[in-house]
Amino acid sequence: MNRMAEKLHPGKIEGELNGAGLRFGIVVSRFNSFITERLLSAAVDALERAGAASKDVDVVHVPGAFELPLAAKKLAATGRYDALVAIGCVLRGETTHYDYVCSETARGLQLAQMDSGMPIIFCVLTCDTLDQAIDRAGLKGGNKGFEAGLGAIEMAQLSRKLRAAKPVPNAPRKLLRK
Ligand code: INI
Repeated sequence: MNRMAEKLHPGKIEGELNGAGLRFGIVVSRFNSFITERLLSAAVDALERAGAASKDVDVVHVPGAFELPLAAKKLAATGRYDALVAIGCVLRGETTHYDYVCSETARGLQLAQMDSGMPIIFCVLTCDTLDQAIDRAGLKGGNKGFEAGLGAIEMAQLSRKLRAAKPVPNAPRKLLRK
């Protein structure tokens, strides 16, 4: 190893947990609303505690988790938001329906996020039993909605910073933002 090697202090880029001045969209599924409404309350609580304003938070309801990706994509296309949260709860039944709903919801949300460039926080519980879901919506496992709210703030702040970062000179054109 080179004895003269510099001790590195890498630059750190991260999003702080300050929601003031940021706009959020929350898409929430009505299916298993006993769970999803609890996740929603906790997500809103996280945004509120971090300083987001009521006028900057919109909540859109859809029938089931399967409908979350399209609604998220349409919200992203408005350009109005800094980050979105998708909230749902899929419970395993006796057939394979669960597997299709879970995988297509996750795939659709990831596609919407990658296509739009807008952070979409994945707050879709995929559980074998109602008890598992209850634990994650405010009981033993905390509340995943609160974590999702914090995730939305962090990713919104991080996205703003990364958007403002200057590209290096002579960067390949195909890598540059349009
Ligand atoms: N939707 C859910 O959000 N959670 C479920 O557990 C669920 N199950 O079990 O069927 C569910 N199904 C509905 C689905 O999301 C669509 O709304 C429906 O198929 C119409 O497109």
